[in-house]
Amino acid sequence: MAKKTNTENQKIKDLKQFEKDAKNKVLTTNQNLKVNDTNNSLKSGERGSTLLEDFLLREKITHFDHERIPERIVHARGSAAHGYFELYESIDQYSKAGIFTDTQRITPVFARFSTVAGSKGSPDLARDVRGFAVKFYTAEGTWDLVGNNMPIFFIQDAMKFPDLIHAVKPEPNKEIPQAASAHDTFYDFVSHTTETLHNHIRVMSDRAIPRSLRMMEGFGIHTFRLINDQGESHFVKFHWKPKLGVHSVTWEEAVKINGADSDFHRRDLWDAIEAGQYPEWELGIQVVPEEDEHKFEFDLLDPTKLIPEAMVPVQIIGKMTLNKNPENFFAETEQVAFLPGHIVPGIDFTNDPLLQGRLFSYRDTQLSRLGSPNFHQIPINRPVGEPHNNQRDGHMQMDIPKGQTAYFPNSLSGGCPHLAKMAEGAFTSYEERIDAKKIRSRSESFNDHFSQPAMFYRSLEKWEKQHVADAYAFELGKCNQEPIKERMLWLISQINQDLAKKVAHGLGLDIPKNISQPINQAIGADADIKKQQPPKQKNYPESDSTLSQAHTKFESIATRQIAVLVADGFSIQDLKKMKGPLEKGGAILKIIAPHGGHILCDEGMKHRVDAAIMTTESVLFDALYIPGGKKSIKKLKEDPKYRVFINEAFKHCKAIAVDHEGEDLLKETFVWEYKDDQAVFINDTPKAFIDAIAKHRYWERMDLAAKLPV
Ligand code: HDD
Repeated sequence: MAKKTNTENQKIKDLKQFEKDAKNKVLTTNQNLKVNDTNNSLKSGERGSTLLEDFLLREKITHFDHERIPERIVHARGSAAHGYFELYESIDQYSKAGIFTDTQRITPVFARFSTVAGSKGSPDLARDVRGFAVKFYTAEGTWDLVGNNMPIFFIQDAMKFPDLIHAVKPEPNKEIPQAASAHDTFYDFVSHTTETLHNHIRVMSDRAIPRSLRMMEGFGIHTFRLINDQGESHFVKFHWKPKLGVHSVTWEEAVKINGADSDFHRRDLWDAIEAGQYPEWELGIQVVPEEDEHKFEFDLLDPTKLIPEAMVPVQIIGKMTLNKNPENFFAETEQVAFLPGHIVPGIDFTNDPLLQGRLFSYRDTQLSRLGSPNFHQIPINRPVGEPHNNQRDGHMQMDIPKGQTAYFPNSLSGGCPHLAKMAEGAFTSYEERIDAKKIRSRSESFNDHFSQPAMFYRSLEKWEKQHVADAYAFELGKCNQEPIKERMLWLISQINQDLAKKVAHGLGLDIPKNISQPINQAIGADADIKKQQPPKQKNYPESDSTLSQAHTKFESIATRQIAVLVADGFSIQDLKKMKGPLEKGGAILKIIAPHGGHILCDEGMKHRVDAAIMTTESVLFDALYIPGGKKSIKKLKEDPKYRVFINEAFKHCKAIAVDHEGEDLLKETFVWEYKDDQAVFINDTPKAFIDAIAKHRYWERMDLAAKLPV
């Protein structure tokens, strides 16, 4: 595949042959019979009963009745886009994969982002892990990197996955709550399963409520292997780093966004791509030589542990750009099937017991979700290039395999399809030496469940720590069972005493002196909790700056949404002053006015309104600008919603700029009392405002903001 950066990659070309466009076409049945009435069924007389003969009615209704397929058991709610991956530098010393050695090719990708627990129609800003699945259509076959936006997972063995998911999903008797982990069954499970604590504290952090899907990291989580052309193996962890940095909203905003625009993330991804502001992530690898496998305090095969970047730095090797929205949501985003078992020569699995179980589960789930072993023939799932083998038939067979034979070996078809030679790029599994007993148990090396969540918490900035404490207090506050809350409190106290104290205060409970052994022993879970604790301080870094969002990128205001509050008579000169520099930086200004349609500036020109105030909310924006204009400000003062809008932006630590008479509106909000705040700009330069927006939030305001009502 030649190096090209437009949307015409090989996969997009392949998909085009399946696209249908009804433009200037006549309405037909599925048999291509022209239809001149699709509104009325065939009846015995104008007011008579419908006739069984009505094949047009039956075709239309039958198809409609069967339009739905089962939603994914997890990750049902998702959004996806096409794009491409390009390699910066060859890593042939580690891997022979074409995608990792050929810097001249661009590899088509399809990436799907998702929440885990909610149903297909659930709101985007649930507190949850985000799925981060990428399908690479490589020249040597399809590689699926099916990861999350967190570098670790809740459990160590796939055997526990159904329990984890049953616990977090709505409770089975009443199907409540939707897309929320804040309920008894989840915390019943977590409080009895200490291996969940590391991923769980991440879910309590801001990572679980991203500002945008474009502003979150991705991780392959498991340790995989890279295999070079000498057959040598290196352990590897995959990282996606967003070019826009990692940013989140606050929990209060998340709750409000879910009501104001439950498609907030989906819309944001779609709009950015339509606007040509293509999301980008760099791919990084952490490589560990085979001989260093046992060098760490934790087991590389344990998916609840990360390798601190301070110990093994991430090497950036390439970049993914998403530059095309799907043509059809169902055909592409819904029908895409990711399988961790899809790998290519140069990449291989390890014995991580979670990964091993996943290798079974994903193929199996597609059979019930997509209904046929031929799901790989659905256009979005087809590899680039034509696959050949002796698999035949099955529901919805789309191919027409030619010839007399469908077995191997054969002579009647000249031995075809023939076996690939190694020189032709055949896949072969890494020859790992195995000498072991068959055993159903957990390795002792997986035991320490506390050091890494503790390191994570220690690495956070003050504002991030506060958010974590608030999140625990919220989630446990929603639980009804006191013993579950107490048990959680005790476990949190084993991670960090200060954190536990804050959560205990929020719950109005004392931290128990010890764990409630009777419940524990009765259900046999994690019976000996002492085992899971580090016996003494382990050899971890005190902190790792990459675990905190305070050390992410704050360079750009690209794609930031700026609300501009105006009414008729606003100052066009003020707006011009801000608009040019903001748009130059890639920000998007949205005119919010008392009504839709158009408004007039003070020079009598018409301006298109992006949203009437009644249709939008402060939480949907990154920053706020109020130009002057006597008449405009007078009008804005009449509607209290503008004051709420401004107060909320302040409470959520956003940058606010006003010019000239805009000051008068600010005087009617509680922002006026804090007008010396570092991110409030009165008649200031665009640069000052832009620098503050690039910082995402002015967190120093957080303690004050917490005390302000809205
Ligand atoms: Fe999974 C979907 C990520 C463990 C079983 N998983 C799914 C998706 C993502 C992940 C991103 C959505 C893919 C898409 O967009 O279609 N899952 C993970 C990660 C895990 C993980 C990062 C741990 C490191 N998953 C996991 C285990 C099991 C499953 C241990 C079962 C034993 N996952 C599934 C599934 C899903 C799925 C039920 C639902 C829909 C699908 O596969 O295609 O098979």
